[in-house]
Amino acid sequence: MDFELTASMMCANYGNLEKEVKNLEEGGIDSFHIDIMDGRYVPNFAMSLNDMRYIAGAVEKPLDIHLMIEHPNNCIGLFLKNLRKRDTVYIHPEAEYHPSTTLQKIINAGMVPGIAINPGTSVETVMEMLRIVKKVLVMSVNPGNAGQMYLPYVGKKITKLIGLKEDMDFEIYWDGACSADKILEFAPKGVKGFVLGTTLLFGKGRPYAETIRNIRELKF
Ligand code: S6P
Ligand code: MG
Repeated sequence: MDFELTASMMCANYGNLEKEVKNLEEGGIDSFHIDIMDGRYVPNFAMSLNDMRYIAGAVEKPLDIHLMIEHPNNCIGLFLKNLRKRDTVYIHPEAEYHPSTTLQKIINAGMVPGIAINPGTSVETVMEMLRIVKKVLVMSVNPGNAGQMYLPYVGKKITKLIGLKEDMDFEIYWDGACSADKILEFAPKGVKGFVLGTTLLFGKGRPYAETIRNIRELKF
């Protein structure tokens, strides 16, 4: 089964970030998920522009920048100028007056445009943007924190998005409480990638390479 695994870096050990990114990259992770928060759009602060800049300079694999900030259009240039062409930037449409303008900036800079959809946001409200973006990050928990419980009503929305993705030309990614049973259920249905946090990857006392290998060896 072909699917991508992304490491949620807000869950990493900041006591030794250099070792964390090295172990993840050598362990076979496909990309690095960077959760940027502003304490307003979500009630938390996770990673910063400087964290992102450090990781962008330390790894070969692509970065996924998940902007959980109000009006990203105001400061998106700061992020774009520190990224590589293969990196993805997700915005939350609700956080912007004119989200398609912000997405166009991401496209013009040569990065991959994406939207993140909250559990309480319906597909219908972002329909037009599905034709602009290449990636849709479906939040299966409310944004702001790691270590939350999966919200089962999100499953129906994923099914709806799977029905649209070929015609509208985007891929679906999963963010929040990702467990092995969710990969087993949703990868065969067409979800392209999964963000791994505390549920499956971090704080387990196991080498990342071993966990990543076990996930790739899941029996579908
Ligand atoms: C949440 C954030 C996510 C989490 C990730 C953590 O606001 O966007 O990327 O970091 O979901 O995973 P877990 O397994 O701890 O829920
Ligand atoms: Mg995220």
